[in-house]
Amino acid sequence: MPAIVLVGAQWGDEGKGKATDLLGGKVDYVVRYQGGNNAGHTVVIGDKSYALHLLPSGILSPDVVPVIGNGVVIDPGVLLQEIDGLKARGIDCGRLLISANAHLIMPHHRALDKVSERYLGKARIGTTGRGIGPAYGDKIARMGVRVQDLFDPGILQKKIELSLREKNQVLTKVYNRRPILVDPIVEEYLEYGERMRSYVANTELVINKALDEDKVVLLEGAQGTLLDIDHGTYPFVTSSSPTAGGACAGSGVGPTKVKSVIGILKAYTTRVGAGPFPSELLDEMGEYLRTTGGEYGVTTGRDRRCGWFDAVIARYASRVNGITDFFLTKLDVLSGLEQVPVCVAYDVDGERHEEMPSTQTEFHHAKPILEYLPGWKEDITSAKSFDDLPPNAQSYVKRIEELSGAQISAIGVGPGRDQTLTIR
Ligand code: 2SA
Ligand code: GDP
Ligand code: MG
Repeated sequence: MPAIVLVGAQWGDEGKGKATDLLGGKVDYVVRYQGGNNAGHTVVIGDKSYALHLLPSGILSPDVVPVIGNGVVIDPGVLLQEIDGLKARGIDCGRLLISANAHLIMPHHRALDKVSERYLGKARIGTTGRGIGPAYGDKIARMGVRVQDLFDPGILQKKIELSLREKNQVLTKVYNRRPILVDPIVEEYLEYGERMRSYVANTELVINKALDEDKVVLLEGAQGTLLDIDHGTYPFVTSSSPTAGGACAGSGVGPTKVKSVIGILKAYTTRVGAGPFPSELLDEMGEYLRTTGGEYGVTTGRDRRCGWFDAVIARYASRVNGITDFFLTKLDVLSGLEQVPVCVAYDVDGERHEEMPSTQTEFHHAKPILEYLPGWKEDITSAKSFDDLPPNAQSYVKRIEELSGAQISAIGVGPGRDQTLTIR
């Protein structure tokens, strides 16, 4: 029966792709439940590196059925390109299943994402420009186009007409852009439909039947807890629900089927895009973490902002996701530091906050209260067990566990499949 949820515990890019790939040997289905091709998940297998955007990380494990759930927004051109790219590298994508209920990203969504960011100026979110927000906007406004509409030309035409009637007003009158024509889009999307047809399935039914047969289903989150539309640092968030609750809505799996929730937690913190970030390092130390950790966007190539580990965020993620286990990633990046600061609480206008402040204004004002832990000089990338780690690295992990509200059951010491220590 077990469904396992895997979520990012910070602002995304914690190493979820690698963690999912690692679990690939133990699971039967890997389901993406939200987001779209804003995601960038890197999986390193031997000397090969794969950057996945829409496809679930399970696509790289031949015995896993990868599923794109109903909660995902799909840019079909990008999806087909990603499939072609993997096929060219010898990866079989024939097992992929795509929900007929998933919504589609349309050209006007991409256009609106870009112009509205420009329009916001300094107040911009720093989106990936992939049309995610406008696509989810249409979904919620009940104007969205779904995968199943690709197989009914009449409906597709009507839905695109309806959506563009409004969007073209906005594009031309508010943003001074050219209108987008209906017919070429209908033609383009009907062609995508033909190429996607063999993958489309009633995924909710397939997944639940699999659970009834005692198969293991991994519900794989993209982005992270603090980018969640409800629980994140709104408005500097994505437009979906990466938190564990979103896994049920975005896949059609009931909460009683979820056995464990794994939170992926980086040994320091990163964020890409705008918005508050209390433990951010704006000095050469931030640059050091960025270069040492290779902290650049997998989708956009943007520099990721870097800062120290933030235990307030870890505790918050533990709570809002009901995390049962943390996977701590990228511990190796911290090797060589004299001491490693950890943010244990916030100072908000002179008041100590142990937990996430309840308003964004307070979070914007939060200053990190740091605890300094002794560093370690040794290279840990070939460690095979917790006992192989230098004593100070062990103490760092133990202190983080103490502060974070759930047990740490695996530690990443490098990007490779084999560079993970399981401790429970
Ligand atoms: P959007 O495009 O509407 O989802 O952007 C809204 C905010 O969500 C952030 N976001 C991300 N943050 C971290 N990683 C993401 N994926 C890529 C990666 C990012 C990249 O893996 O590196 O390449 O830049 C991701 N996707 C969305 C985004 O920065 C906005 O703050
Ligand atoms: P995701 O979006 O959460 O899947 O993470 P990304 O792929 O965007 O970013 C994580 C990066 O860290 C990738 O380049 C991974 O290959 C890399 N990575 C994952 N785990 C580790 C680790 O334990 N150590 C190191 N050095 N790199 C890691
Ligand atoms: Mg990423």
